[in-house]
Amino acid sequence: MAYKYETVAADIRAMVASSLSPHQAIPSERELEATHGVSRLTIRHAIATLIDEGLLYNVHGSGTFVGSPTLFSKTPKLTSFTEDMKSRGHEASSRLLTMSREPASTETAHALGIPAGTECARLRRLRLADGEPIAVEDVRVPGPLLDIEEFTSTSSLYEVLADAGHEVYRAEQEIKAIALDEEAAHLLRVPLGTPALGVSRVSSDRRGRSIEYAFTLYRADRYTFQLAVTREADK
Ligand code: 16G
Repeated sequence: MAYKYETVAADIRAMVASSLSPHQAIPSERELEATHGVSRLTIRHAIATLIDEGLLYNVHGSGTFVGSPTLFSKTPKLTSFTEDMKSRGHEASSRLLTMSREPASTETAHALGIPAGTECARLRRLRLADGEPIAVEDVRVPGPLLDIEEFTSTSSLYEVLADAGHEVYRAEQEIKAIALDEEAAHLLRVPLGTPALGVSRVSSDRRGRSIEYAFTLYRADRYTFQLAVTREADK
């Protein structure tokens, strides 16, 4: 059973989606308390959850407002696309573009630390949030780690790999700006040349064994990365 605050959060999410624009105020805590018939504490818990997701923001003394419509990536936690979208209140889905087994190119071999020519599973997928295209993803998984016969458009790659005993534990990433080519622009339903965030990720398990080499191209108008940084202590 859902907690009361989750029900209230879902109601506010629906209200934002159907009738509020970015930077518009949501109803006050008192109004929400009256319309939902729950305690102020429950309302605050629901609002705090939505602020955490990046859907709302609070201005001290003024109230709570609707955030801009990007899908914030708030914390540098390692997540799959499915988990990432869920934590932001969106439902992830995929469209399989191509699925094959092919020999590792020198680039893939270098990234994964395997001999060039090693057979890899390759998946190309369009990734969507609430049915809207957000990213195009091209992933290589070395050797026999992934059984592509079993992989479907509703599978989560990280879940399938974890179930087979290959849990992704750590990843190194590089993020760069890219202008979308014709195919990616068409898939993401944006004009040719629109800027995108290209993220290369090399993931490994707890023992440091490489699991995937992925390249994800996110629509820059719908997805941002936010990182917390801390100054190193003086030596
Ligand atoms: C994310 C990962 C990607 C991984 C995918 C698995 C980044 C930059 N990339 O998109 O490397 O293959 O998740 O998602 O975060 P899935 O488990 O939902 O299929």
